[in-house]
Amino acid sequence: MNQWWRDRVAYQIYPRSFLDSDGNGIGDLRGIIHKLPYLKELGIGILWLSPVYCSPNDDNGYDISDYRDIHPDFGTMAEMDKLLDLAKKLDIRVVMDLVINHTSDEHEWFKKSRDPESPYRDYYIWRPGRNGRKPNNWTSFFAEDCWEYDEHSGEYYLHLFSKKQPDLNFRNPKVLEEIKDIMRFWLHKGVSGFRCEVINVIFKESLEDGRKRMILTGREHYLTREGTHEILRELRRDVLSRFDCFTVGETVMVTPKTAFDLSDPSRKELDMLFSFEHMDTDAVIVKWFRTRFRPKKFCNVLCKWQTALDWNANYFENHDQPRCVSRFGDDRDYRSESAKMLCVLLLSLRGTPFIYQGQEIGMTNFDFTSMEQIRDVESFNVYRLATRLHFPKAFRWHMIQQSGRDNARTPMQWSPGRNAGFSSGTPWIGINRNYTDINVETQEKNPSSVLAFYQKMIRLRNKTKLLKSGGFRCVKIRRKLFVFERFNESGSITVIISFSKKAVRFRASGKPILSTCDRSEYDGILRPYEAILLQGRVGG
Ligand code: ISL
Repeated sequence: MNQWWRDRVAYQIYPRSFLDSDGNGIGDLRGIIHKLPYLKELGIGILWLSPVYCSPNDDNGYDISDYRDIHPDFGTMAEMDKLLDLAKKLDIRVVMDLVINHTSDEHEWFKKSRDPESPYRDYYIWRPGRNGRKPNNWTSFFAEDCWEYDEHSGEYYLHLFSKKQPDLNFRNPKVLEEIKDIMRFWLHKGVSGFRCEVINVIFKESLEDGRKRMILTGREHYLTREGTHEILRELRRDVLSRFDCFTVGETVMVTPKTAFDLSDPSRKELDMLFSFEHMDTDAVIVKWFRTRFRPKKFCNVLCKWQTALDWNANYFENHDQPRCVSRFGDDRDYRSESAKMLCVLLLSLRGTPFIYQGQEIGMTNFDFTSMEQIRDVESFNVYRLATRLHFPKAFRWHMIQQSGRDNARTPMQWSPGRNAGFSSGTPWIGINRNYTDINVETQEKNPSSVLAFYQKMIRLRNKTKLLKSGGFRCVKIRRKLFVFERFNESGSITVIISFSKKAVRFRASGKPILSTCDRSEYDGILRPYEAILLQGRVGG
């Protein structure tokens, strides 16, 4: 079968923050429809939409109360159909978020399951306490307990994320049948696949106490268990294989070995997956404790994954991560240079590249100044926990500022006009003050902008077989330099990347195919944060 998902560049939209067409301060489907030509112009071939389903928005749509309907904030099903239709005409494949580890506690299934006699009881994981204590010692992803007590039935339910996100019980075959139906519903509508959210935690092998750990006590009982592999194969067999579609798993805490098993084509589970190790290289144990970014460590991890898997889903940003230019580049003195360098790196690796909205104009972390500007449930929980643990206030704030997910959730900066052209109303979250400089409209007029560079690089990737499907070979990793090669039987391309603010020497011959400094000859010296693609092998 034609694996078109390997040949295309993907773009993630976080709908709340993309474009608001009706002035209620929240991005919507009409806004996305309006900007599809913009994505086409950028060279995008796959569009991943973060959840637009009905949701009470405890976790901005990742708590779904109806999988078959659109949240009124975002629009209507008719608009969704229109979006799918127009995307098809533009040859952009749409991928939806499939959030099945949990639903909202306001989903009909959960409401019914509160009644111990209901056939829906077993859709979720309900357990009695143990002598007045919780059913086990597990801890949650969101810095809170992961068991919530229900007065009415005298039992607890499990939630690995917020308490408004109860975990589904995948030991109940009926649950899986429901999920299959939901998938068919969207595939019949014309979506081309799913980003399968936290898919490697869905199957809880046991509910025993876990080994005490700094994070996620209990995880050995649910991380990538055999039951998950079986479910993935069943979904492929009964649903996905009948459609022209693909899946990308969001797989937390995977190792190269577990990731290999989840995405090995012969096992027929996932087509590719998002791993996290490269995103953890600037953190100590948890993302809330950041250390200095060390390019060497980062590139070593990238190489490891490039070699471990045949195909990666590559990304440097998403709605859960701070902005990459603020993190791996320099958003003060070399914003444009480092944003372009990261663009070359992302789009030259082997695998499907995923660009997150705003990355293509070099959007930076949110310049917020107080907790009042924060909207994310995870940040609230962590801040509360850090207060309980007596972390000094300045440190607590530093944690949120550096690592909070709202960094990437500020509205897309379309123009230097009011509210960055995002909304005519009051935006649901603040807009970064740098929008007068960093915005699409201004960059569209500037041939040396980050946006113009993304267009060029994506175009190059889209037409270059070597970049799309060539093999990967690491050539050199120095403290602030990364050199690798993409090759096939008919040739090769050398990719040279500098993470340095200073000039860096690296001897190589070959004609530049593309450079972030727009040069036609390479003299062996990289300028600050330069990235360059050379025809042929190093020295050859
Ligand atoms: O950002 C994280 C916590 O610090 C990640 O661990 C994140 O929670 C994890 O990657 C799962 O993310 C997905 O599921 C969450 C949702 O909040 C995220 O937005 C989503 O990407 C729960 O549904």
